[in-house]
Amino acid sequence: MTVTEAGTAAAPVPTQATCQSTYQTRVANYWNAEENPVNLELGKIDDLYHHHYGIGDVDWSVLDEDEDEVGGGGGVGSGSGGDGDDAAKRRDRITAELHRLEQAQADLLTSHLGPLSPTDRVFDAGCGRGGGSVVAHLRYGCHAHGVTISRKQADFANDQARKRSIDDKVRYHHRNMLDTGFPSGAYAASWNNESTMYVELDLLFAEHARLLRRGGRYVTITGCYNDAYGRASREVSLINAHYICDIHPRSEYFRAMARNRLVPVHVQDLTAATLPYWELRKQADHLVTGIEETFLSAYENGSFQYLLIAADRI
Ligand code: GPP
Ligand code: MG
Repeated sequence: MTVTEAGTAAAPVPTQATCQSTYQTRVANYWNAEENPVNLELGKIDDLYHHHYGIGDVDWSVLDEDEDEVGGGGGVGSGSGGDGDDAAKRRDRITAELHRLEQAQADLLTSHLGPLSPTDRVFDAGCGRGGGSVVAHLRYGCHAHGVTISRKQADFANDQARKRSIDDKVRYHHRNMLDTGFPSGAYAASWNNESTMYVELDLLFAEHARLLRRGGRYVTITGCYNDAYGRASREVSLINAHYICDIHPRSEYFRAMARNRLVPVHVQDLTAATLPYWELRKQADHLVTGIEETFLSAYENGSFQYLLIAADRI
């Protein structure tokens, strides 16, 4: 590290080989190391690995203790190891319910990409372990190209596609979503599912506009801070620190889209729809990461919103 005459430390210059900023390297390191049960245990259920939250009403019966467990003996399953089995079953029910809600979120986003045909190509910006691209392919039969800054995520996602025998149509790349190197105008639809907060929106939307054909569809589901509240709240700042991201204000999405040939066609506030997911996740002792209360407070105090925006590329 060098120190300037003024005494401030200069940030290391990105290496020419990767053109990756120090910030991007740290984000990649986070995702290369990430193994949260809330992502892996949910994904294992049906091999759809998501890195986003859920929407919709919760089936609260998943929290119920099993009768024989409450009764303390005598019933079926209360023999040796019975209580442990019941507790494990309850954990499994909660895990499955959270996954159902995350799947509902993915289905909603995917429904806004279409109609699409099997010859169409779609671009998944910030694809994580790949679940979203698989969902799009299963729904439309289309080709899907995912991009993640994490080598480990890209490898994991490609393994999954091979296991499903869809690797001829669904591929993941260890690349920067701001500079994909993919061909211009080749995509019918593209999206960011909770990945816009890692990048500058103008650079991001310029790349989507370049990749999308005229009339193509862009969709994002994102957490944004609420301009009507003011600036970023304490809770929004805590979320930024937790994930090493930089949540944008709601207004910036529309400004940056307008500057980059993306015209909103549908805007949906999903804040109320995602609250039950966080209420359930908070009670999932085997899955919590420690950020649950912060999300609930951020949504409840009005400083943070969960938004879907669909836009046409003109
Ligand atoms: C969820 O990923 C999304 C992010 C990390 C980006 C931040 C999103 C906001 C809406 C602010 P994940 O599924 O890997 O997170 P977790 O491990 O907490 O489930
Ligand atoms: Mg998750």
